[in-house]
Amino acid sequence: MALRDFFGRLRGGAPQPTPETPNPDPPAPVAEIPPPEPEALPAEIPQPEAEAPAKTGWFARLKAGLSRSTAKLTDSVVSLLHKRRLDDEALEELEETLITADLGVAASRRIVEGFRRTRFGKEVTDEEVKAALADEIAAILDPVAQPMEIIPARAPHVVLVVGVNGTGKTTTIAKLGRHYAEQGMKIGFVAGDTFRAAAVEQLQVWAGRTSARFFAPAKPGADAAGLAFDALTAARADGLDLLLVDTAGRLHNKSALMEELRKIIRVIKRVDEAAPHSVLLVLDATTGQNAVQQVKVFKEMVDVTGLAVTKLDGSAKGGVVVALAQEFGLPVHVVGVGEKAEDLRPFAARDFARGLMGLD
Ligand SMILES: Nc1nc2c(ncn2[C@@H]2O[C@H](COP(=O)(O)OP(=O)(O)OP(=O)(O)O)[C@@H](O)[C@H]2O)c(=O)[nH]1
Ligand SMILES: [Mg+2]
Repeated sequence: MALRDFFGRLRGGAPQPTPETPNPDPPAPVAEIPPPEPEALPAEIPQPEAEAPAKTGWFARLKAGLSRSTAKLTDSVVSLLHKRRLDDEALEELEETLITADLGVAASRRIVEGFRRTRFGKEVTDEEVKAALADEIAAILDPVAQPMEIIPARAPHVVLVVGVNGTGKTTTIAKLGRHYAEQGMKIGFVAGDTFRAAAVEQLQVWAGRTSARFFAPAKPGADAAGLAFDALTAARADGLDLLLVDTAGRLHNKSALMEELRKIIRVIKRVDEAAPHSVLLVLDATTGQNAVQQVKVFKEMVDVTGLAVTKLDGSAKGGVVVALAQEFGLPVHVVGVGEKAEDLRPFAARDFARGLMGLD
């Protein structure tokens, strides 16, 4: 299957009517900064890996990235079950091993129950164990492997990108922007992490590389909601297809972060009451079970519509994706497998499950 198919199929259709709404309180001034000229870019635009066939390239990378998770998991599973009958004790140890590998209690139990039904009392080879585990894992992941559906007719489709600091929000925006720009969409980036000048600059550099329109705060610390309001108003006037809104990962406490995110959403709705159309929570796989906690917290704050899981290229805790799927059932739209703009991939359940078990 072509990689493109994994990403949202694009739907056309008439733009949705927007009810007349009053302007919010005077929005913070917004500076619209044109993308820098290509020659002004501080670094080279990363190029996709040359001739590597799409799937092999990304799968190899994912597998290599997951190898730390894989080694931990398969070594212990294989040594645990090697030439041993699958009795109650073996299954109990298997469950503990899966929990230790970050798959979570519920998913581990479910996988072991699957094993019990089909293989209880049998002696299984190492390869059988890996393949069977991959099948059980894929069954958990399959329902959540869903593309993020972007509907350009929303003119623009607004994606609010949230997550704690350092998880990869800004990089994921850059990657998504690149992907959808390649599909011919007109893209805008909003630097909603207004407190840090470096965060604004980082997104601006990516905007230049992607030819995305860039909306920056007038000054550091300017009101993020006001910026989002102005950016969306301008994006509508200019017929952008997709607006990706970056947000701050850390405010001084949870209630401040909640208030800021809610305010952004409230104010965006004054321009388009259906927006934000997607709320993408970005999680760093290397944080393992912490990612589970983050989903809980953000789900309380905002209506998260899907997940992006980053840093799977260097994580020993890839198993957490299984725990997330089992516990929340939220769509996992994309995974990050590196720092470059092309290092974003659709989440493919079977590939991921087999990669986790070290299988091709
Ligand atoms: N290896 C790897 N690094 C990544 C990936 N995604 C992001 N990073 C790196 O992680 C670091 C943080 O990424 P950012 O995109 O700045 O994260 P953020 O969530 O915007 O961070 P704040 O703005 O500080 O909240 C950067 O050094 C990125 O290059 C990934 O998939 N793999
Ligand atoms: Mg950022």
